[in-house]
Amino acid sequence: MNGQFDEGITLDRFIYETTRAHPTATGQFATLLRQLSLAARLVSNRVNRAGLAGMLGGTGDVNVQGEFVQKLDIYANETIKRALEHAGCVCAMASEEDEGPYFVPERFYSGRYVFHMDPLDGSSNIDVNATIGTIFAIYRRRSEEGTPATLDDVLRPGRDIVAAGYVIYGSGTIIVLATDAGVQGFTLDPALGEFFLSHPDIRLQPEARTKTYSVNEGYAASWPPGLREYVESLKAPGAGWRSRYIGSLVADFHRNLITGGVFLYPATKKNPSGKLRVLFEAFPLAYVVEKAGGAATDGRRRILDIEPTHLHQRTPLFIGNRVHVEDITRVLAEAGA
Ligand code: P6P
Repeated sequence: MNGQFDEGITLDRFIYETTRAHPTATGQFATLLRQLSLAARLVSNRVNRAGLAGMLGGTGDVNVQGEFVQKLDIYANETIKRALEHAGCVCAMASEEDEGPYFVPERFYSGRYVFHMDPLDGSSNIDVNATIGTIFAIYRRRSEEGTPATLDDVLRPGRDIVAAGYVIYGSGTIIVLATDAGVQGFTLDPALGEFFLSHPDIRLQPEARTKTYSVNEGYAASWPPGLREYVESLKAPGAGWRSRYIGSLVADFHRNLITGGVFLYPATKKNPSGKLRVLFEAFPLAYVVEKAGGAATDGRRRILDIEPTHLHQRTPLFIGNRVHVEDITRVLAEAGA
């Protein structure tokens, strides 16, 4: 190294260069990503100090999902909404933590985009210091910019997504962003407070030598017909599979995105419609995985083709390398699931 300043490609530079590639861009998408990056740094800082900042544990409340709310859930939810609402780029937000949509207050400009999020997925793992994440999807509004948004702007099919991704708070903090230009990963340098391009053009490895399957086998007794046989087939000698399950969707998904594999969360007796949320988990990750060359179904149809009828709708989710997702979908169809 000759002391040459190795600037690297910052998230800001990536945003600037991709914005320039869209001559009609108003800059609102760039602003949204910059504000999201700020919120991600604030949440990362708090997550990494949770034990010290008195941010561990629950608030004592139960959210719309019937789950115990963790202090960090609330912090992440409020931080992201505050970072986006005033920036003139968003007209409405929907969050796994909120019962209904959050329409940008009239004192702020009602911008072009709709923002969906699971502000802190896997939060039940916070107290045991396991990797957690923020999952998001971005849509262009249907109604006229500058006017108050409506539910018709917020409740959308996955194929309307224009960008999606997640922030993973693990050994490092990484923003994974999927757009029409592909999937890029940006790693936070906490000393500089800057995200740098660390994973350019993420593509699912077509046929990884070691394949990973991620499923909670504790529910095997209540899986749909055919699935138990399928998972057992992965354990056959020489099949070349390994099992990894953290119980934090962002962590399990990210590992499989980087090294190849498939994540399965089928319908169970406890969650007959599936546990994961269509808008806040399945749609964003299905968008990411398809932009990386993979696939995502609910066991019958493409996740992004689901037409949700309510904000907190749930779905089974099979997501990862296309060849494995297609195998699972075929097995379930043949078994009549
Ligand atoms: P189970 C975390 O609570 C979560 O919503 C996802 O992050 C994760 O994939 C799933 O639930 C784990 O669910 O039933 O295996 O504990």
